Amino acid sequence: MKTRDMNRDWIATAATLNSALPYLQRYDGAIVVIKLGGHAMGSDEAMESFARDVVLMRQVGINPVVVHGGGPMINAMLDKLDIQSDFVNGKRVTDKATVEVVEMVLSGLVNKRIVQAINGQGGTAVGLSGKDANLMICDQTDASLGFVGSPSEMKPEILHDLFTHDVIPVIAPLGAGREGETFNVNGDTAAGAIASALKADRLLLLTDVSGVKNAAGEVVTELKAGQIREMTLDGTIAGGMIPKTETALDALHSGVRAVVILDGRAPNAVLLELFTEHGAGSLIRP
Ligand code: X2W
Repeated sequence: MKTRDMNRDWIATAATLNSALPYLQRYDGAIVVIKLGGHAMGSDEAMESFARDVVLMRQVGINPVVVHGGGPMINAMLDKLDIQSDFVNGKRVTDKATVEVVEMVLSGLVNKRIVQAINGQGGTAVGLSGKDANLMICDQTDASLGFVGSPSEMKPEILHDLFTHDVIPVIAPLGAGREGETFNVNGDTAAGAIASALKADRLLLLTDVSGVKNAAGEVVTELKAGQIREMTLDGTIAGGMIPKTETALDALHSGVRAVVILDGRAPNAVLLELFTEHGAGSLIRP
């Protein structure tokens, strides 16, 4: 014989699911692009938890797209190979030898780790880079940066095909050049370009900071694009946050409905943002 332990945690779980209904309805069929930065990729347990969140999104009718970075993993491999690497304005100066390592690390190690984690949670993930199906054609950003590319022509049709088959695309930020070159693309830039091409409902930038902070150092939970511009001009937004807010403004300008900058290391950050009134990080609207 078994009796039921009406432990409070179970009651809270049921209440949580119940309160999520309006959010589940709101996001049914929505396209949500998630940028997973290298600094937000933690332990195997954290990766498993992230993968579970993504599979749950797919299960409730959202079309998630994961675009990843992997800067720290590229640094580690370049170190092992004794290849010196420099950054200019947040972009890695990328010569021929470096771009080969970038592609091996991002399309190989990092991409497959995420794909396998999602598949391990019962999802069906397929790994791509911007080269596959000509998803992201790039032109050189600046001659001084070498093989760093700026997305100039997007072909997102392959992603729509994958959505129809319940497949979760996982995309490494490399682009195809028009002359057969391989371009290294900043992960945030790639995520923004993909979200824009898909006219995504949400772009979630998962990073290692809790959001956009005001002058008093508090995370601002909701902002308009205009406020981001003001806070950048007066210096409140500075340093590493600038490429993220610039990506956000570009994406909003191209028809993405809202961008959220949030801490990917916080447990279930994505679910907290999408399915609760509490939200997470900073939500930026046009
Ligand atoms: C980046 C691509 C990876 C990336 C790099 O080489 O590090 C450029 O800088 P995170 O983890 O998102 O920073 N590309 C051009 O963006 O990784």
